[in-house]
Amino acid sequence: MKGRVIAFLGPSESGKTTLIEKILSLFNGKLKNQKKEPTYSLKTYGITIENIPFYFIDTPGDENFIGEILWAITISDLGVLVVDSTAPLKYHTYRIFELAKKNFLPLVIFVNKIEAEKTQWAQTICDLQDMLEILQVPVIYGFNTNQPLFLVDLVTKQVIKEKGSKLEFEPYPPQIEGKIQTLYEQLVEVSAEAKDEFIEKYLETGRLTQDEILDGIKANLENMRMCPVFIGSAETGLGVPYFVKRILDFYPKRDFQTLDLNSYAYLFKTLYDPYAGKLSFARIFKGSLKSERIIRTSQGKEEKYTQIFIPRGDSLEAVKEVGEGEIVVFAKVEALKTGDTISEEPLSSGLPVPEMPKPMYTLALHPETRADEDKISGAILKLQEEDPSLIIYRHEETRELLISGLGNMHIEKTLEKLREKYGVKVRTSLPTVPYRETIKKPVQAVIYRHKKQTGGRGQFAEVHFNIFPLERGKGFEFIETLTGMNVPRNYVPAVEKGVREALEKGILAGFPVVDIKVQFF
Ligand SMILES: Nc1nc2c(ncn2[C@@H]2O[C@H](COP(=O)(O)OP(=O)(O)OP(=O)(O)O)[C@@H](O)[C@H]2O)c(=O)[nH]1
Ligand SMILES: [Mg+2]
Repeated sequence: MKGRVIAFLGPSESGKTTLIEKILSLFNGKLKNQKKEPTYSLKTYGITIENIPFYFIDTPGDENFIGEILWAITISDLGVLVVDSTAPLKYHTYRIFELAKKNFLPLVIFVNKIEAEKTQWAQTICDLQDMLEILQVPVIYGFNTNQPLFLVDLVTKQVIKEKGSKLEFEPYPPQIEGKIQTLYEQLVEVSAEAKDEFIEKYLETGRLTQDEILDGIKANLENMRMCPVFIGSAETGLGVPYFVKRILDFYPKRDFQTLDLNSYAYLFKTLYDPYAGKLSFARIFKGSLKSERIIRTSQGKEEKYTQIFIPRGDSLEAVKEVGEGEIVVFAKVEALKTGDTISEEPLSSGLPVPEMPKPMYTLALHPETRADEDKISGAILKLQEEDPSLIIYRHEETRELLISGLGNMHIEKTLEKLREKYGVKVRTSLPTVPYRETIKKPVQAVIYRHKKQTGGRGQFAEVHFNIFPLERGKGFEFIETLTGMNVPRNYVPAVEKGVREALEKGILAGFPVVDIKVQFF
């Protein structure tokens, strides 16, 4: 695939957004508004480097938004796990790593903020090795013998000099020979193990060429045997051009599930833009897509569209055609939904959809005014389209509108969006608990008399029941043990129906009655 997609993952404040923006500014990407704020939703950036279209997916670091990460993991070739070297490792780093591993997403690690006074980057590298169950091998290392920190490329064993996005190399000072040799040997050994031919050569000669080392890293990445470890500073750009160079050198090919179509894409993000309206982001896994066609979805829908766009810098650019591996953006195509596989050809099935994490936290929503009430249903549909890890529904019994998310912050940010983007104000409360009623002791020979005068002869019936408590969770059971001919048997279903209706409202407080057995005799 020509287009390449990289997901930037890692806990809050590790510097994912800063790193993406630094790469863009170093490699002539267009940045319209650089905002220093936490990321709460996937954002896609586009840039061409060495004639290759790259797309970077920025992800939220907060655990409340882990649902978003799953979509990025599903469609990216490579993940960059960004960690902060000025603070102890966060447990969330481990969770993100495990998600990537489970989904077979090749990963590199970027140990960030190495220019900061508080950095402990060497310790961070060791801590990562303890925390993440995968072989981790530095490809770059830092030294500050009698001078400011300088970086050494372990593939070529040379000091790195970065000028803008360009790189120059110099010999290293002799006093660091020992450490460099140890790190270099480790890198060569692990690279050699990636391929039989490399192992043979390494055992015979004790050496590999630069290209062989890079090739070995690529193979190790592809079968997830190891993570290459980078260090750098997203803020100052130190180590960033080197990082980009090596990513180009050993960019892995990820195995994606394929479909029997000439051209298809996978829709991983829906966004409602205040100006452009509904935007649908998809990665093209095969073939290409052109403007002004008909798109079909794995949900059996189809719709005409006119323009298509690609992410360029931090905004969108209209184009006529988008190629394989790239990211295409549709505007105002109502039929499209996150998780759809889409194609110009009819499709009977789609690529698998990631399972969203279970919501843990629920609140009831109460629109503040009549106008808010009128607007809320439309807004809710959009919120859910934008964030599939969110569940909003009306409770069947309490009739309350409930919102369920991964945590307090997830719901808070969603309500902020509801207010600011969709202009709907709501009050929240804890959800009303739907209580249940039941009985503790059996009751024998209950008599119910049914009388209905509808003119003419009217209806009269007397039914006899025994009622027993059942174990918790057993629900409701109805049996008849009629004997003789006192009750025509074709009345039994009507009696059961009547009992079921009576269960809907208990006599204690009007809550549904459960866990009882009724014997009609
Ligand atoms: N000193 C230093 N600060 C950095 C560096 N990279 C990022 N920061 C700072 O760290 C903070 C968080 O950076 P972001 O790029 O927003 O972090 P993020 O990983 O995108 O955070 P979320 O979007 O919340 O997950 C900001 O104040 C940055 O200025 C770095 O290399 N050095
Ligand atoms: Mg961010």
